[in-house]
Amino acid sequence: MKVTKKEFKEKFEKRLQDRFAISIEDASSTELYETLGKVIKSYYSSDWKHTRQDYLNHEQKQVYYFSIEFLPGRMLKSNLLNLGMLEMVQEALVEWNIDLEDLVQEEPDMALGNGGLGRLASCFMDSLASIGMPGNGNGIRYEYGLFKQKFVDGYQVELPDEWLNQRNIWEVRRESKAVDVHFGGNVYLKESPTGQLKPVYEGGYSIKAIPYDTGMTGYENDTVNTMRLWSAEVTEEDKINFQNFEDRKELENLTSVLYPDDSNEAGLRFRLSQEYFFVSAGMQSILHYYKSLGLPMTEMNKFIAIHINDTHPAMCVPELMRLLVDEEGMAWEKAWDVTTKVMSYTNHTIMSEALEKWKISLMKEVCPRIYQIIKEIDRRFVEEWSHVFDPELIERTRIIRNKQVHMAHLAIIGTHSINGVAKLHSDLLKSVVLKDFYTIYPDRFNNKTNGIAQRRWSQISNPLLSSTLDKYIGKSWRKNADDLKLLLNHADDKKVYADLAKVKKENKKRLAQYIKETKGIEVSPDAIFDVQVKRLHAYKRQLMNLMHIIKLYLDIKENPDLDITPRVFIFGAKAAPSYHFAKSVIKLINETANLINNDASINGKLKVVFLENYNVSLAELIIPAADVSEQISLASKEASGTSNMKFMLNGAVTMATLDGANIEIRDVVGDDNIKIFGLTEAEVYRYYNEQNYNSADIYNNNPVIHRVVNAFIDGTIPNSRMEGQEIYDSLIKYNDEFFILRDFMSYCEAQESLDADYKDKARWGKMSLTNIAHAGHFSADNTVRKYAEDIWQIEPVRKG
Ligand code: GL9
Repeated sequence: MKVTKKEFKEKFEKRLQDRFAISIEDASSTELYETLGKVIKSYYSSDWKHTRQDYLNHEQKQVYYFSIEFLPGRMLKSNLLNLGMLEMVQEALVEWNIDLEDLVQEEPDMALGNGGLGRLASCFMDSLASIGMPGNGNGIRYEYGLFKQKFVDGYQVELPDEWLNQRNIWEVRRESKAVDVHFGGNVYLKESPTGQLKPVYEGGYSIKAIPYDTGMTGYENDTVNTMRLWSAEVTEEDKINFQNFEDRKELENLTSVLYPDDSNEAGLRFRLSQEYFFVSAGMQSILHYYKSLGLPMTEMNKFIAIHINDTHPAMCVPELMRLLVDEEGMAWEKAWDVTTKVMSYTNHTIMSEALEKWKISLMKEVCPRIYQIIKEIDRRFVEEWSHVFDPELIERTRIIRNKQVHMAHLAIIGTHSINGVAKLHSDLLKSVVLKDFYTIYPDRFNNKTNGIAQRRWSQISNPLLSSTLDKYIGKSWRKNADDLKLLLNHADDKKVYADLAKVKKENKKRLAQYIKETKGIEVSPDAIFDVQVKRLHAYKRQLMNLMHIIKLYLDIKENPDLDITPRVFIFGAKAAPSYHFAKSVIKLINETANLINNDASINGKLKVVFLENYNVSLAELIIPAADVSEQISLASKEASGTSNMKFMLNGAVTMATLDGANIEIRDVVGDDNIKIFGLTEAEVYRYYNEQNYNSADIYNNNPVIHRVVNAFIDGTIPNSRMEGQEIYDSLIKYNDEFFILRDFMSYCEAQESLDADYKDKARWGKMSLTNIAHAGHFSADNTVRKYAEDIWQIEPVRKG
């Protein structure tokens, strides 16, 4: 889009005047932000229309990415960047004495997700548009995003995120595309005059689903795709139909809150209703669209691909069956053939508590017809395979087992593709977690290693690095991240190391400023910035990081002259409100931070900072300032991780276990440019098989570990007696589920070796440079291209 500064300024002033009847000098940041948003939208609205028309005119196969979470963060700068207007607008605003950054702060961080899974969905939206692929998002427009985190006396407190209080300038409400979603009641089958069995519904309620569309702009390619989020509304006339007040309230509030748990809160009727709501609304609107093309129903798979992001949207399978069989009158076998060809599924975790199961009784109550269809799918599955495979294997893989509906089984049986999110994870799916299914459907399994929207995680969050890269390797990397490899031509150039170090230091100063303002803690940008930001989870082992900090603290107390590079340990993490252990770890980190930051005797060699309310916007500030990226989950537990890729792109060195995508990072950067430690996944499984792990033995025999673990119960860390005891028990009494004590010494050694590398400027410079140079490997553009080729069979129409 070619817009001159002059045109922009005129348009801006006119909009401001039309909307608020004021001039620039009198406008508040909020008014300026809203005006800027409107102007930007006006620049892409015709592309948005044309993109849709192009897809239609070409009868282009499109993918619909169903995800119960999207985590786009702020969109102002990313839209400006994608439209090629970022610099021009920055300059224009400066001429009016306005700092774009002040307007950026006005935008609420759109946090309709918990963590990696939701952020991945948004990275994919960005990449789909940027490579010109026909891809749509389908999700829920929660009125309250993920809770805002505050610390009170070191404890996490959750406050509501009322992000819609300010108007959301990007969305468009499309009343005319509303659909009804039916819940509850009874359903029975009755023969119609033509001899077909048709469902008859008795009772129950309908909820209006209103779509809100947001344009997903592509990078400098005139493509604007759509993310469609559904909102539940109950009309006045519907209200009369509700039998009781409770039901009404519940359904009215269906899309009010996002569940703040990153695994699964078992058995909640409300959550199941949310899942059916966005699945049914999305599927109905896709079917409307498809019917408008006037093509045969049996060829739907040639024009539509539907992706099930984790099991939450797994009801897409029975819902499409319902629409095809009940509404369109298609024969079951034909409908099943189309459905499985249309659908594909990504698994995001091997943690069993995150694999969704619903009580049969609950599902019957919420969506009785869907339950009937699932039962029939299950019956046919058994009929088809029990003569081919061991009946016990078939029993284990049934969708309906032990009075529960297994959503992962439904997603596997009802789709043509099942992928994991990193090589190790996909292998574990085949060999352990979904082994039985791999026996039945070997061809369905594949890997798609995650990727990141590289433009947000470099150009938007790290403009200094971006212009430094331009200077050495030109600008092509901005579009094609693989070109970051050109940096390898400078792999031994000390001048480049120095420039990269300068950029890092500036970013560290920027973060230090924020730390000072928000926490009142003074940190030096000359220290190593060692960062762990992600959800708080036992398997991610923030506790091991804390133990390393405690070890260093005790070492320095004992030997004040200890030669270590000063370090600032930075944490960012939300804990699920009901996750007791995770909240105790937060409290302990905060109390340790208090202890260390206020102990003058350690001479500022250590600082500990726990930033509140980690979210996408904060990530954009923290990641560019990191020297060290902590990716220390127990091997086999982190399906992929994606922050590991963002840190690497920003020149941090990874402290890593051989888990998830860390392994692939090691493969591309080489052993010299990453710090690997700890058990391998095979060793972890050996412990499981032999059941011979004994943490108390380690504790009793290793004096270093003994001393650190005791710090939790001997009063070393103040104000945390209960939490300290809980942590101590988890490590010793309950045998340390995530093998922290087993990996601890190896972790400390890797940290020492990292300290030595950091002292050697040339060595560190090369490590950092090498990481940046290989980060293009993990661009979501590449990941999405692979999905498009192998799974969705879609192609770009628009210039990518
Ligand atoms: C997750 C995995 O735990 C991550 O390892 C993975 O990178 C992402 C994206 O594939 O998916 N699965 C999952 O349930 N979450 C993940 O981050 N949790 C949240 O999103 C909170």
